[in-house]
Order: sequence, then C-alpha cells, then structure tokens
Amino acid sequence: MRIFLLVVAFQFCWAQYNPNTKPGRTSIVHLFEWRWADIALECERYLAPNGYGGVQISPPNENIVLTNPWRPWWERYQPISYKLCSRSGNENEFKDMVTRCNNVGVYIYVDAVVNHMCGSGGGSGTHSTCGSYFNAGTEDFPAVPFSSWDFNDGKCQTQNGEIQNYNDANQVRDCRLVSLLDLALGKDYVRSKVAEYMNHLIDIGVAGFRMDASKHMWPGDMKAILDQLHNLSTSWFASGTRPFIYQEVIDLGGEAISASEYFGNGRVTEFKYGAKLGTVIRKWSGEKMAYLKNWGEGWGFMSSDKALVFVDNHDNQRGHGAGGASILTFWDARLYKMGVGFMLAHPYGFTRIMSSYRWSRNFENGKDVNDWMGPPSNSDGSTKSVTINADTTCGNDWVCEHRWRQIRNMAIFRNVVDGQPFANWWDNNSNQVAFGRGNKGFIVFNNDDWNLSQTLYTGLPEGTYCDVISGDKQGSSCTGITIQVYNNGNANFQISNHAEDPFVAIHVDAKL
Ligand code: 5J7
Ligand code: CA
Repeated sequence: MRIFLLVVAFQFCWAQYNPNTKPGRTSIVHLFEWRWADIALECERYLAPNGYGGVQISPPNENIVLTNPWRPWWERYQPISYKLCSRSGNENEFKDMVTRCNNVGVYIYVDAVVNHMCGSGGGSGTHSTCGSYFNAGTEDFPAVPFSSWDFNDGKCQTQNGEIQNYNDANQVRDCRLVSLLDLALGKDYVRSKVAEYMNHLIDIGVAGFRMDASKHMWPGDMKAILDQLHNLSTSWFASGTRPFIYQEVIDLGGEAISASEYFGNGRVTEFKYGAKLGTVIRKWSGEKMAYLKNWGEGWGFMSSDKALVFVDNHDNQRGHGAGGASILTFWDARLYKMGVGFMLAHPYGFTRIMSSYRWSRNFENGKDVNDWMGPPSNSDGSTKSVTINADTTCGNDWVCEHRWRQIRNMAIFRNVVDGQPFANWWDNNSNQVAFGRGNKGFIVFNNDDWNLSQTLYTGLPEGTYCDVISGDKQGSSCTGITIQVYNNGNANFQISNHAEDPFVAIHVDAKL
C-alpha cells in the first residue's frame, strides 16, 4: 500500500511536467523540417547511441501549400486538417518513425498547432499537403470537419477581427493572430476534435507535445483538452504515464499575458533564457559571464521545474520572434557552441537543442529578406533527405548542430551530471567563469580577450580526464586536450582567447 501511494504521488507530482525521457537521457533535439524517414534513421544511428532523449518534430498534420513566397517554413503553422500528411511524410512513415525511435529509447514530441487553421486569405481549393478541400473564406474545413460555427469570430471584439493590442488578454486569445482563423476552443465539439487528433498521436506512441501559440489560447480551454488525453501507449511507457506538455508562451515581460498562467497545464518555454544568454555571451549591454553565477530563477526566470529552455528556436533563429539580434545561432558558431555548452552544463530547466537547415540569408536594412525560406527542397517542393558525410557531418544544407562534437559531448555531459548540484563556481569578475556539477563534471569558459591560466578546485576524483570540447575519449587516450586532476581535486586550466573553442569540459565518463 505504501508503495502504491508513493507511485501515485510520484505520478501526481510529475505528470505532464515529466519529459518521459529514459533515465539518463536529459535533452531533446528539434529536428526542424526533417522528414520522418530521416528521423527514424537518425534515432537509430546517432541519437540513441549518443544519449539524446527525444526529438521535437515539425507539425505532422496536413497544412496549406503556399506559393508566394514559395513553400515558406511557416506554411506548416497553417493547418488544413489533422490527417498525418505533410512535407515530412505520410501516416505510414510517421508510424514507422515513432516505432523505430521508441524501440531505441528516443521519444517523439509533436508540435501541436491547434489555436488556429490557415490564414483568412488562404483561398479555396485543394492546395494542401494531402489534397484535402478547404475554403478559408467561408471557414470550411470538411476534412476535420470544422465549419464557420467552430471559429471565434463572434467572440472577438476588435473592428477587423485581428489581434491589435497585446495588452488586452481577451483580444490575444479570441481574435485572429496575423489573420489565422481562430478556433473556438471554448466549444466542446472543437475541443473533442483537437483531443481526437492528439489521442491519435498518443496511441501511435508519441511521448508529448509542444503546444504552439499557447499565449493565444485560454489556459482553461487548453486544460479541457489536455484532460481528455489518453495515457501514453503501454507498448513503450509505464501504465498511467501522462503526455509531456510544454507550452509556447513568449513572455519577455510587459504584456497582459504571463507564462505563469500556464503552469497548471505543464511546462512553459522560457524565452528570457536565450535572449539573456545571447546578450551575456555577446557582451552586450554591459553584461559579462561573471553575472551568470546566479543564472536561473536569480535572473527572474520561472522556476526550473516548469521551464523548457533553449538557446535559439526555429522562429527566433531567423530574426522573427522573441529576443531579436541577441539570439545566438549556428551562424555565429563559436559563440553558439559556448552558449549551448553553458546551457547543457547548467542544471536549470529541461533542455532542447536546435537542429537547423542553412538558407541563403540576405540582409536588407538589417532584416533578412529570406527569413521565410523553407527546408532544402527539390524543384517539386519535396524536402531533401539528410545525407551523412564521411566525417559524420550532414549534407544537403542540413546543419545538424546536434552532431557537432562540442554540442553532442555536452549533451552527454548533462546526462553524466544529472541530479548533481551546481557547485564550485569561480569567476574573474569578467568573462572567465567555471563551475562544476557535484563530483561528476566541471566546465571552464574564457570569453575574455586575454588568456586564462588558472588552478581551480573541480570537486572531481583524482585522474587524467579528456576535455570533451577539443576532442573525445577514444579507448585509453584523448583525441583533444587532457586535464590532470590532482588528489586535492585541483586542476590547472589554460585557455587561449584565440582557441577554436575557448572552453574546456571534463566529466567522470571521459576519464582515462
Ligand atoms: C505569436 C506570439 O504570441 C509572439 O509573441 C510572437 O513573437 C510570434 C507569434 C506568432 O506565432 C505564430 C504561430 C503560428 O502557429 C503561426 C504563425 O503564423 C505565427 C505567427 O505569425 C506569429 O507571429 C509572427 O512573428 C512575430 C515576430 C510578429 O510580431 C508577428 O506579426 C508575426 O509576423 C507575421 O509572420 C507577419 O506579420 C506576416 O506578414 C507573415 O506572413 C507571418 C509569417 O508567419 C510567421 O512568421 C510564423 C511565425 C511563427 C512563430 C512561432 O513562434 C511559432 O511557434 C510558429 C510560427
Ligand atoms: Ca485563439
């Protein structure tokens, strides 16, 4: 009986906040715009062997096909139906991906776009990814089916039906976001169709959901849907396991809606995290890494057990969305690796790693006029597959940040130090900082314009460790720098400010 109560208490405490990743797997990767067939392969050949816990996938449901501009990435945020049929693949390919990823312990998290359907100017016809008919003008989506009764037009109080003022919570929830037809999530019927879509995915075997545009949905409406969701499939998960929920709420302060309104439903994206970390690592606004000593709640972020954190996302990496120019991306690779390294070493939040595609950036008056560009694709609009080069990098303009040695090894570092306390902070009152995680791992950064040469207490057992930033442990040697930890726990670190990567990380699983 006592054990039963403990189990119930555990599930009650964690429930929708628990990522459901396998023990010792502490991060997920957003494989933005990847095809299902490529994700299945990546789970088997790379993500599972390297300790990644899961994949956030692009929206799997049918969406509008836009041709002006040509097939932009955002067309996938304009649903036409809940058929599993998109540029990433069809339902059979989706099921194959979920099965194969789950079988190697890498779980799938679905980007759920349920606040709206396509834009009001979407026209009528069958220009959708599965060929389903729709009429945006009359709000008719027979493939769901939704009709004009199922939208919020009557509820919205603005002149033109659009969100005009983000300081008015009613507008933000009940009016159209940039003309997108706003679903009446207050209606039982609409809630049941959304729940049916999500339950279809759960029954196939997905482990959770990113709730797109949550700011634009009432937390109570979302709860009514989430309460209808099935437990996860017992083919892979313990009976009674709830889906992991993380809600996209862009809250940098100063608006009517705050992230905390959503804590009852699950975790929430902490957009301050990447915006602030970018400012610090770029040394803008007088920031310096020494100030990261109280990173996390000490910086006014939400509590760690509610936060989903990331350095950049698919939206703000192209100058859209929150954070502006401070956001670090693969385009600034040297700073980016430091930022992701810091995130993965630090205990705050549940971490998501971005994996991008390259596009032809073209700045005009400070704005990238190509920020709309969709994934690498063929002339018929189909998405190119992810090819793998001899050196393990990706081809066809897939960036594959999750395969960069520094990022992959820090994802492993986070798994090794899981549960260990933040410890042994050191800084030079400028941009040289170091900290450890209990007696399992230690990391040192030099983001100053001069060399670092310092003996620091690491808390680690005596021994010779491979720096997992400059190389790997291979058999009984290191391919990069080695670090000697003495019997008093001290080690000497030398980091040139001109180093390819001006940081060093050691952990007990990469000890000789
Ligand atoms: C919502 C917010 O609450 C917010 O704070 C924010 O910064 C962005 C958005 C936002 O979310 C969307 C979710 C969707 O599912 C679909 C969408 O189209 C959007 C969306 O457009 C959107 O806002 C865009 O980006 C903001 C920075 C601008 O302030 C908005 O005006 C809006 O920009 C519009 O983008 C342009 O005005 C319009 O001309 C253009 O056609 C449209 C292209 O679509 C997008 O850029 C999609 C962005 C998107 C953002 C997301 O966070 C997301 O999860 C999915 C898509
Ligand atoms: Ca809405």
